[in-house]
Parts: sequence; C-alpha cells; structure tokens
Amino acid sequence: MKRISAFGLDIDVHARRKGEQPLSLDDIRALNDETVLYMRSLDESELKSRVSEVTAFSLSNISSVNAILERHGIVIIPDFIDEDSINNVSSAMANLQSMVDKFAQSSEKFQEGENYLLQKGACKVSGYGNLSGYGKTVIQIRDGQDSGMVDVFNIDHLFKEFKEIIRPAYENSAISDILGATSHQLQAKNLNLYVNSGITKTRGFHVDAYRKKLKSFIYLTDVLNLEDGPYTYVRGSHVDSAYRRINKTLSRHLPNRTETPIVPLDSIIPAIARKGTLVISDQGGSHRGFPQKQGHTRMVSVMNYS
Ligand SMILES: O=C(O)CCC(=O)C(=O)O
Ligand SMILES: [Fe+2]
Repeated sequence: MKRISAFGLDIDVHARRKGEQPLSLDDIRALNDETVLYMRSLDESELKSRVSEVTAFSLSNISSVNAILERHGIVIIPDFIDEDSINNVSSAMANLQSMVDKFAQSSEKFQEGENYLLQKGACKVSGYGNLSGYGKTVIQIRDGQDSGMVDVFNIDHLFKEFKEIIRPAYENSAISDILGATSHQLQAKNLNLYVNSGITKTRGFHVDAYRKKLKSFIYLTDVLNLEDGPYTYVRGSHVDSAYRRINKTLSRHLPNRTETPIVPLDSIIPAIARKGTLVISDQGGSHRGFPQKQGHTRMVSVMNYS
C-alpha cells in the first residue's frame, strides 16, 4: 500500500472508502440469488428450448452424443432407463428416505449399523476419499451451504436394487463409449445418491475443480420444473473464456476457490427432465443444484469416474 503525506496528514492511497468491505461469501450469494431470480422469470418454453440444445434423443449415435458433451460440457439423454427399472428401485428409495427422516429427527449425531453409517455433517467421517472408501454405505445429512441435502456414498452396498439395476445401467457399454471418446480409460467408481427434500438454499454456481472431471447422473424422480431442483449447468463453461478467468481470479480472494458466480445468463441450462434421464456432465464447468420449493423432492444417482 502506498502512503502519501500532505498537509501533515498520512493518506493510504489504496484505502477502502468508509464502510467498504472486502469480498465475502455473502457477495457471492447475492450474485447467485439474482441469477436464480432471473431463471425464475423465464417461461416454460424458454426453459424447454434451452434443455433441447444439449439433449441427445438416442445413445446409438455415439459421435453425436459426444459432440454435444465436448461442445457444451453436458449432454442430457432422456429415457436412458425404463420406468420398470425405476419402479423396481422405488421401495429402496422409500426405505432410505424413512431411515433419513427418522435419523434427522433424532438427537443423535451419528448412528452406525453393520452395513451403514448415518451422520449429521462430517462428525464421524470426513473428506471425499474417506467417505467413499469407508467400506459401508455412508448417509450424510449436509450442513453448510447445502444444509439438509443428503449424500449417500456407495448406496449399492446397502441396497441390492442399486447394485443389480442402477450400477449395471451405468456400466452399459454406450456410456463407456461416450466417455471413452472424450477421456481415456475412465473407470466407474463410487455410485452415490443425492436426496434433496425441500432444500430451498443450495450452494451457488461452482466448479468441482478447474479441470475436466466427468460425472453421470440418473434422475430417479421426475424433475419437471425449477421447483423440483434440477441439476443446472452453464453450457460452454468447461473451456477457457473471459467468465472462467474472471471467476478463477475472484475466487482466489475467498476461502473456497471454486465458486463461479459470474455466468452468462443465456447459457444457463436447468436439466429439467423425467425420471430415467441420464445426464453426463463435465464438473470442470459451472454448475449447481437449483434451490427447491418446500415440499418438492429430488433423488438422483451419481456415478463418479477416475
Ligand atoms: O445437487 C446438484 O444438482 C449439484 C451437485 C453438484 O454440485 C455435484 O455433483 O458436483
Ligand atoms: Fe459440484
């Protein structure tokens, strides 16, 4: 900081004006909240047309699916698994939901069984590596920016329906072909599940890392409008751009270096889609879960690759 003296007074040239605050997570939240309001102002046909820009109606043409993924950083494939398969996992989903509800209402911080650990926040196990390598299904109710959202790590350890129906769907050779065309030798690893029930505040736009990182999601419930809390992606944000550089630079001033609140509004795509839809997404681009309306539930399975 440069100091100059004049009339016997020392003045900081770069001093903040009175009342000016350093950049904080509240500022990031304010920008994200405005973006949410903008999205809510769009009509249904505009939202539909955005979704269609990144939709592939068949998996059979691998190169066209791959072209969408490479160009936009996301591809949406409706009817990836059939209704019967989803119905066959629905009792597991209901069992899980009731385990979570009971635990959420209890005063316990964690609860452990032979095949599972339930915890509030990261009170027993923390860090992605430890959670995904725990050897049991870990069901965690998040605190912090997505308070109340439930992550289930390795859901296929606890529920055989996920092992017998959902994991094999991911191991479908068409997905390997799509992923193989974009990244070499990706292995399906942890099968996780997100449960959002009336999560009205969610973390804003962020990248998981500033590099290519693929995840694929299968919707297990219908996500028919913004109120259901669609996975939301900024198309084209996975590659270098002015937005990406600005976000990267500003987030250096935050405790969390992966927040990306500055996004081109016309490129935001809420993945509004029916259950059974597959979404393949490069998490190196800006994305978030859209905040839900009270009373709405979303369940989505997530395959991680390495
Ligand atoms: O809840 C969502 O849809 C967003 C999840 C997310 O940020 C992620 O999977 O990296
Ligand atoms: Fe993320």
